[in-house]
Amino acid sequence: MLASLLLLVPLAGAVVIGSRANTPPCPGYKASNIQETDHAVTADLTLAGTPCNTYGKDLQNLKLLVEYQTDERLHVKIYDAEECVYQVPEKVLPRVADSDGSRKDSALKFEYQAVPFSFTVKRKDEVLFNSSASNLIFQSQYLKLRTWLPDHPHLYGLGEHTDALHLPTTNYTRTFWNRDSYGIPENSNLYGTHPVYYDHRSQSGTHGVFLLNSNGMDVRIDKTENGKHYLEYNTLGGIFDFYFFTGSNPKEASIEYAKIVGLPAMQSYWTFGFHQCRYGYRDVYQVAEVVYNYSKADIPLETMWTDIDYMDRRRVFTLDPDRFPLKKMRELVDYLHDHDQHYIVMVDPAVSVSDNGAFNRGSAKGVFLKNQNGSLYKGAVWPGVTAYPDWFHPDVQDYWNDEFNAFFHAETGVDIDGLWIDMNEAANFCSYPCTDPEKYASQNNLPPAPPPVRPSNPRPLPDFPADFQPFAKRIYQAKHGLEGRNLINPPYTIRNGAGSLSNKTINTDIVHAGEGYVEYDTHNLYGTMMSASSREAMQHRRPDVRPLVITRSTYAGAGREVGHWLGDNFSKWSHYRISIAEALAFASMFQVPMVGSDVCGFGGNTTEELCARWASLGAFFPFYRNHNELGSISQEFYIWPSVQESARKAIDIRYRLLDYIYTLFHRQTQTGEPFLQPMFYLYPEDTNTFTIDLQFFYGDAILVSPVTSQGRTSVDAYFPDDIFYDWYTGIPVRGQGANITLRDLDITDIPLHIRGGTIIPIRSSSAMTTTELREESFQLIVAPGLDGTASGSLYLDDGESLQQEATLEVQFEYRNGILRVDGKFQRHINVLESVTLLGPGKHRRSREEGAKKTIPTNLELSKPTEIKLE
Ligand code: MIG
Repeated sequence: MLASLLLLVPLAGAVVIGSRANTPPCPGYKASNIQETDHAVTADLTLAGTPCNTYGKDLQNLKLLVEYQTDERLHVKIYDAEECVYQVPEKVLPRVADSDGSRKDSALKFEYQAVPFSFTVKRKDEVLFNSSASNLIFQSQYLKLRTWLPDHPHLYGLGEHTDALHLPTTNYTRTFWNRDSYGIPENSNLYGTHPVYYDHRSQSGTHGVFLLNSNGMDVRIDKTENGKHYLEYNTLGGIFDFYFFTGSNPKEASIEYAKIVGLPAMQSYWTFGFHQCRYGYRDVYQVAEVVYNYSKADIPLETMWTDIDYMDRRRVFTLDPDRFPLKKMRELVDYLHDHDQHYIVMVDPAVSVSDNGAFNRGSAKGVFLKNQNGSLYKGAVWPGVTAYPDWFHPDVQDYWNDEFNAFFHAETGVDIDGLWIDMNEAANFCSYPCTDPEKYASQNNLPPAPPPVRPSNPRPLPDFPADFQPFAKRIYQAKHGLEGRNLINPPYTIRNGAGSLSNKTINTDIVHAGEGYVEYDTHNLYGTMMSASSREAMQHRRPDVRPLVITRSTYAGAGREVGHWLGDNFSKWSHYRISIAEALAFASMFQVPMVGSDVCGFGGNTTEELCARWASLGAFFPFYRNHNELGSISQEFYIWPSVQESARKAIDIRYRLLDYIYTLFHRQTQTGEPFLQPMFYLYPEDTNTFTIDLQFFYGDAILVSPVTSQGRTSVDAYFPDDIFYDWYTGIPVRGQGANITLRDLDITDIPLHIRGGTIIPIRSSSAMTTTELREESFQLIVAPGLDGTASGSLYLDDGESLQQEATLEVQFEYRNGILRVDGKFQRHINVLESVTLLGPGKHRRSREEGAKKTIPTNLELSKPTEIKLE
């Protein structure tokens, strides 16, 4: 036993990543049969010498397809001539249609070298991408392509990660292999895969490179011995399916990315309210108590959440009959709905393998993953031994819809308003090879014993459905993917933080139903496929309203269907800080704008100070939820007076700004223009902004500059060369492209500045719920820019319908003392009470008190209007 272990270790260790001793350099490919039109290039690529077969076999024959899709987008696809190699299914990422771009008009130009084959992408004469940095490798289990980077590259993206927003440029590896990543370690693969990077060049623009590939991957960013920077893809399979896109600035580049992966889903008005959650609420009475405590503390609570605690022995689609009995759950939900509040619970993908309804029904439909011999694939998660739904199975959607319809039924079940999905990387506690999940579960106390039942609540008999049917034995033939691959231990090793590919997740040799995709190729899609099925199931229950689904695991394009919380952070300052970079990347670069972190921190015990600061920082993320781990001290906002105050102040501002958020979030769902933005998105020529990820823009108009460390009452905030106005006082701050120290900030304060040139609609006052908020009248804040003009917009609809009948979409323009309101007035707004002009006249450039004036207007916006302000 010991001997064989010792033998194994040095063998595994002998694989040198990226190069192997005694193997000749790979020959690369040569291009022939090149056909060029103004719209496309095609060519045959043939292996240009002796195969090196380093990580599987070199493929002899490849094809090249280049499409000038639009003037800003170039598609470069290198794939196997036989088309046997796996490609990301259209079902998961529908391909953008090729439109009629041409080389002549394109901002991007493709050029190639035939032998050895390499290509460059240029913007005018500037090289953006140049694959001649190494020979192309296309093997059965390994793909490599290296591009040169500019000298001081400004790179972003490649999430999900917890490294700086501005990526390191030497000795840096980003690994894509979704995993349950408790404690969100730095420099590691986390829950999601977004293989897109942005290269920002202040003189010439911003371009993005999206590699549409879902295989396990290491992207290396480093420099050669001669000091030349490069970026290198090392992929375990799939094809090179590149989308190059360009914009004159980062915002435009983000918009181009949305055109490829899809526009994000619009969310309902109420989802922007404040959410309270925790793991470890003991029973429905405690959940009710939290709702009550919020109301007693006068802190608006829009949505109450419940974690897996509600389940009977952690089994999905069940209720713990003693702690969360249906009758009481329904009372709780009715209470919430009667008070214009909302309710959300968690659903995990893994289904307990035991005599229970969800398993029996799924087995009868045959929708769970199976081993290659046809036996049920089993892992171990919270409920003990579990089966996993196969999101590729033709009947899985029916199964999921039926479970949702029954369990979350409006009249007979738990009538949730939104959904939280977790553990969908997918997580499996049992390490590979998980040969005895039963033993693992019993040794590891799964499911864990629930807390003691409150004595007054006797346990009713559980209701076991009797219709158990053994699952059908079927063996699927893999139609997609090359034969003869080692799907468990591929010869090339990516830097997976969990070790081998199948460790702590679903075995990678599993063959999916339907087309026969293998988990080796599709692992990174599991969470996004669960997201899509869950969204559909939610929509099936309530066909007319926008479903809210918050997921942990994502793949490129996930924002079309769901939002994302940033997973299991800890209650520590570094995680408070990194949440900003993470949220910015998701919201602006990956087009998943409904994003937020666990406010006050998930793991470990928070502190009053950290929680107070986080209560106000979190209010400026699109998704705002306090969440806490089992066993940590309570951290609801009402626990400490200072946190109460911080939360009340921040929620007051957030709610007054809710229509501004809603307007700009809506705009992102229509155009891709990001709502939450890094500072360099608005000041793309100011090189000082390129590395800033502790300040950010909440919409185009509001600069957020939180205090970011313990014990501090000040923050050194960067102000670009522009005019800003203090949110609280209206006092102008003339930015000089330098830091200004903002002082005397107690733990309930968060500095906010309005960027000159903007007009912000706000509600006259905040409210306890967003429903109430919608009754409030409006005010406008006009913040003239250095040129004395300002603009803004307001979008209003019914707040929740997928199809809107009547909307209000107005633009505000301010110049020469006149405010003009114009647009589409199908829906009227509540009265526009007043307009506040910041920095009127001579005060604009100074720091004087009284630097604003408010003009009462009291009008209903139902038609184009002009208002004289000066
Ligand atoms: O193994 O459902 O990230 O938010 O509270 C932990 C319990 C499972 C992980 C999630 C976290 C959630 C917890 N879950």
